[in-house]
Amino acid sequence: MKFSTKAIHCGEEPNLKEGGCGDIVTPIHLAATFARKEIDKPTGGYEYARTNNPTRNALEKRLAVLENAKYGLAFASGLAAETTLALSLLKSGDHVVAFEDLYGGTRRLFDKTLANFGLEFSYVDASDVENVKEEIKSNTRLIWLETPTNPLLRLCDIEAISKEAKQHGVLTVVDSTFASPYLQNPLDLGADIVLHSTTKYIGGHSDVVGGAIMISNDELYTKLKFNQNSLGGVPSPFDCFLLLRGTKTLALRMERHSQNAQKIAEYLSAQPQVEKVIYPGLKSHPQYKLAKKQMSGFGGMVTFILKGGKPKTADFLKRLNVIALAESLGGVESLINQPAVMTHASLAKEERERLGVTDYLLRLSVGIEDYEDLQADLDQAL
Ligand code: P1T
Repeated sequence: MKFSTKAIHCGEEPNLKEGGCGDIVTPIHLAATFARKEIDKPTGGYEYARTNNPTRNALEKRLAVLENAKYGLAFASGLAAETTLALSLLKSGDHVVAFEDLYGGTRRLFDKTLANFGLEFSYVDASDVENVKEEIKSNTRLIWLETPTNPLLRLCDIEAISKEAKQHGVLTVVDSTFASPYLQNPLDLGADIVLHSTTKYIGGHSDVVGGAIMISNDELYTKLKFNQNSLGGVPSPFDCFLLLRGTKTLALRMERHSQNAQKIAEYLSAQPQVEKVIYPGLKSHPQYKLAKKQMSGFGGMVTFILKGGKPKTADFLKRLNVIALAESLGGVESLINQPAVMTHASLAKEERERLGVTDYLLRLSVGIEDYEDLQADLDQAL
């Protein structure tokens, strides 16, 4: 099956067996616990909803299929997925090489929480595989990548880095949130683990917070499944329903996000008030070729800087009507964010500046509204 057919059917087959009513949509199973007929055996495989829940299981099967993985695991947020992953695969004294340009909350988790437990993090410009290679040490266990990155939309070569990591016996994790499973499948390129904040494109409607891990290795899955239950960061059945619903239109939405974002990137590039535009689908993007090779589309995120610093940027943001000033991304509605004071405020100013996340950089999550209305909104605000 192709992507949309899988996204609509896999994990959610109607139950036409004896006693099943054939419902086309997986029910929201609210039960926190499941009665058993026999003392030593759960009936129907379910015992307690933190451990397993039928709505969550349907979602997990679907998420696995969308990333061409053997297993999927759903979590209460992207950060709950990241925490479970780190605590499952790392122990005190272990070292992680991470792409320096990551979601601010991920760097906060690493530097301000996990570092207190004896884990060591090095940040490199992973857009050059040599930088990753040089940083691998005897205690390196994981390479943690985001591609495209948040908020600078830098890419790294998943295939080349995964190959290098394998030679050193190190696992590669790819946070593929910005691409979604429709535009990029890191496991097919050699990565060991894919992670998503399902709050974003997979949910797609800014009405659910969630996270997911997709993986094919049996041994790693067993560890993660154990810790999903042991740590307990699981999503509610209602959230699982919303996410299952979101996956069904993922392909259509990603096509439109990408089309709108390409046009907006080109429009902004032509405006005299705009200093710089970053979008992987512009030929001026330093990794345009890699984006074409590794992704099947360029996605819905556009990052840019206006001329005129604080007053012009503040004025522009206040004037927008259709596009809302808000954190998050990947929903049907367009959102704009000033990372330095919003999503990346937890990074030290010097580090932000070093990375290029400067004070007035803007990140636009282009929604699926009619393009003409988005351009008109930007135009009147400029
Ligand atoms: O917000 P949560 O579902 O916990 O996901 C965290 C996360 C992980 N990875 C990436 C690439 C992300 O962008 C995020 C969350 N990002 C935002 C809320 C944001 O506005 O950038």
